[in-house]
Amino acid sequence: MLKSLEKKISGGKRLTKADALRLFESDDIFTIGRLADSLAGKKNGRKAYFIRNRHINPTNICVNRCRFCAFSRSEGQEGAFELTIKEIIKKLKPSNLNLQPFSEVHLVGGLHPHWPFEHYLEIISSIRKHFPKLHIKAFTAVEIDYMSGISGLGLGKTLFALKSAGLDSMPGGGAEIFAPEVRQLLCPEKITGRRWLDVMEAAHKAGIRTNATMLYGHIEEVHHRVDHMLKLRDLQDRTSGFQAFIPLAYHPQNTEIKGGYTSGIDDLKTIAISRLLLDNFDHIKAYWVMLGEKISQLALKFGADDIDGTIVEEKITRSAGGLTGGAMTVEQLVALIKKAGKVPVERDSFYKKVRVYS
Ligand code: V47
Ligand code: SF4
Repeated sequence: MLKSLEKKISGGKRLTKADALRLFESDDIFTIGRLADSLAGKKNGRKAYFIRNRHINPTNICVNRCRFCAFSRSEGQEGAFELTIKEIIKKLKPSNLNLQPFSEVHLVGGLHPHWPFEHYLEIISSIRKHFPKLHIKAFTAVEIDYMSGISGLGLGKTLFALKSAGLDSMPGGGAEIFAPEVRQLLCPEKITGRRWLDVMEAAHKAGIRTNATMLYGHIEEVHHRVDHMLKLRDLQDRTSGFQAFIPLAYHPQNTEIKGGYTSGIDDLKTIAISRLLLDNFDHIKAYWVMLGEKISQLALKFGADDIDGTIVEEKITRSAGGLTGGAMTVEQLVALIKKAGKVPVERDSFYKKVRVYS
């Protein structure tokens, strides 16, 4: 059934929307996986990457209150928190977790109703002052848009100010599904898909590399996923600013969008099809926190070449019923990758090799 597509993929031809839809409709998960694994091999050999990183959420107070988000709170609501800069710095200091030194901090949070832009700048500059070598990957396109609004500076100057304070790159969150009809039901207050893409384009133009995500397994249909990925592919053609694509498996607990968890088959298919469709992305990340350790390990055979990192503390998936523990040690990550038959490579934030565990 997939013979003609196999030929197209082996010949290095770009897939169309109709091709991607055909792959989603097919039950031939083994062929799809084999094709994706082979393409991943062409791009990254047998390497599978991980990083020594730490996630920090400065606040969960958010004016958007997306309907799929179990992490956010309104101001004054039970469970709302905001970290002081001192607390953020303390989280990055050596602990007994044997994960030090971190090479990257991943910092994202809610849209706080009262924090001025200067506070966000101070978070970044304080981290930079205390940890001069730490890579600071911070703020989704949604947060950047919010800061550009509260600062009144516009996108370019907002990004420049953050970069000058020490921001090195941006994560890929907030993309969800770009289609307006899905976004309207999932997160009516959030910036549009068009605006998310514009913020990323501005970041790439400012020399800030970013990731891109897609939240799947809620109310969307597969054609929405395909359109989402094609919009990312178009932008990547123009900027080459994306580093990794990360499909995020929806977790329904404590949210307003009911439904079940994604299936393992859907997770693997989505990873594999993203590898095949996003031919201009160097990396596909199987985020172990959302996929679980076992599916993320299998994903390394289905087109993914990265499983993220040590993480240490994770609140977004946890609040929505995530079952994985918050942290993985380097030893656990290395073992997981080796048992998938891949070569574990500890990387920096730009995918430069730090150490190969052969
Ligand atoms: O933007 C929120 C998603 C994202 C739920 O760039 C949910 O390296 C599932 O973007 N079920 C934040 N997902 C996480 C994120 C990320 C994670 C790891 C690495 C990188 C990277 C980025 O989490 C949000 C939203 O899309 N999210 N609620 C939920 N209930
Ligand atoms: Fe706020 Fe982000 Fe949660 Fe939406 S997903 S409510 S923007 S923290």
